[in-house]
Amino acid sequence: MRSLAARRLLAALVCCALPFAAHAAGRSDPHGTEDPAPTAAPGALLGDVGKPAPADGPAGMVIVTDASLVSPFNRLADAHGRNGLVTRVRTLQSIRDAYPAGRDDAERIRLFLKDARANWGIEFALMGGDEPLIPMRRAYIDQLPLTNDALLLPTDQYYACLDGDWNADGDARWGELPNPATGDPGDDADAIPELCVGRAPVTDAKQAQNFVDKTIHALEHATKRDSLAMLLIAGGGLVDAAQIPLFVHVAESVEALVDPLTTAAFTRVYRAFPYPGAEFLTRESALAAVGSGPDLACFFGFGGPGTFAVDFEPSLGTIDAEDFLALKNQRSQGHSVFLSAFTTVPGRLSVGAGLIRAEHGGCVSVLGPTDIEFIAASSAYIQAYLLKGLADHVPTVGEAMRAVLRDPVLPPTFNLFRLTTLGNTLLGDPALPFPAGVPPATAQAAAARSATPAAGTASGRTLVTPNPARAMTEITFETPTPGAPLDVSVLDVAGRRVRTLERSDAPTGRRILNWDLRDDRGARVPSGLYFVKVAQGNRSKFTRVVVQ
Ligand SMILES: [Ca+2]
Ligand SMILES: [Ca+2]
Repeated sequence: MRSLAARRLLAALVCCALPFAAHAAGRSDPHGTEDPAPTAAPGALLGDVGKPAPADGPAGMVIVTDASLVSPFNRLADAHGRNGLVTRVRTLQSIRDAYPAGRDDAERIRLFLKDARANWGIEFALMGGDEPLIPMRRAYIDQLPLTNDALLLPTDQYYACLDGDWNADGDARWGELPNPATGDPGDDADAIPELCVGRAPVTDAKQAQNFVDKTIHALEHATKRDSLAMLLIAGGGLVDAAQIPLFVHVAESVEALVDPLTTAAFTRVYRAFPYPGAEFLTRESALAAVGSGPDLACFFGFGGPGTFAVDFEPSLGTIDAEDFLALKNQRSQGHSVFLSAFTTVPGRLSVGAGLIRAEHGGCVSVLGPTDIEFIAASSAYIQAYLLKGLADHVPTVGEAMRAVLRDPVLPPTFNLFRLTTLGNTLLGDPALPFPAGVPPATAQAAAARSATPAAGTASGRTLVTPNPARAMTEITFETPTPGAPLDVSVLDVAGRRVRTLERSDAPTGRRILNWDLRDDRGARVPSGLYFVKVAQGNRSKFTRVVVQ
């Protein structure tokens, strides 16, 4: 694995569940959720009968729940209604009655959603309950690299992507892609979402009440801070030559992406020591950081069902769903994004469910995978998701997720990528606002910067011209911490250093460096997105540069 290309391939194939391979065998049984036992009789809900019809009038959102949870979810529907989002609650029991021809409860729910989309015009759907109350579809995923195994991937995208028949060939497998090796034609599984779908990871009335209380509080107390409190947590394992874990590079590339887009205060908790500006990741330091109630938290690391690992080896420390459940940061409105396996696996207390079910803290919504993911694919997905909210100003978490899949950064025609695009699941109300913060003050300076290029450096920003670059580009910046060692480098999109441009002991003032678009071995870098990293003292600044 000496060549860069080979190492890139390895990184692309590194799965975020390596130390937890044994847990993978414990994936919940998809056949155990097909027909959950009937619960309380329906009837507590006015109008909870029949198929959606145009005569009902328009609605923006539906909540599909169990008859036992109608009361709290009615309160949530009322809260949305006060905000102008007409929301209707339907029980699975009434949906069963209205769609007897469905092959199972999941298909009955999808048939209901298709009618609600066509006749009411809904954009949002909340699954108001975890399994076994409200089932999640399993997509059949095979043709994965390095394995002959297939897995059944829990996915709520089945409820978001309403075109086509997810079991067109009528066998026991849903969501199959064609398999050229076996000649299996597969199904007609749509992967471009119409709806924004989220799920409340609750199974009883008390959990549902708490979920609804937290969600209503978040809807009615929109954050108006000057600065987005952003937490980056990166676990250990798979280090580079400088002993920096791969997940730290992922976190740094997210910081590089977010920093120019919004006024954010970053807290970095990394399993890398010493790492300038970062606290060392332990169970305790992570819980303290999450307990401070960040607006947006990103977790990158190995994980298993109910567990986030601080390092490659689980014996070095884990943060368990029960730890998140016990958080006491009060009414956090925070949103969390995970690159860590099984974060949202249904039917158990997942890490994501722990954060959301926490009665005295945690967060209000979580985006993360139901099963394993590959790090490179998941990183690309998360970056695209953050860009939708922070750069394109997509207003809600559900719409940002839908926008990523409508404008796919990952091809939906390979199962390797479908692990990410179908596996990422939103726990929480999809109509919650995206935690976007406010545009950076320096945004206004951008216009002035284009008129007088050097002015950009006065704000601490790095100026790269031309950008995009075709042959050579010039990098201009003020040394952020005069008197401290300076390290200027170019990173690829995965955060790996490709070129060191300058290392010096104690430079001061303005620096102008040239980059000839070559790596440290003199080879021209491939076209794509790169970051110029200016690190001095405990501060690092990242600036994007596109190489054509
Ligand atoms: Ca099939
Ligand atoms: Ca579609």
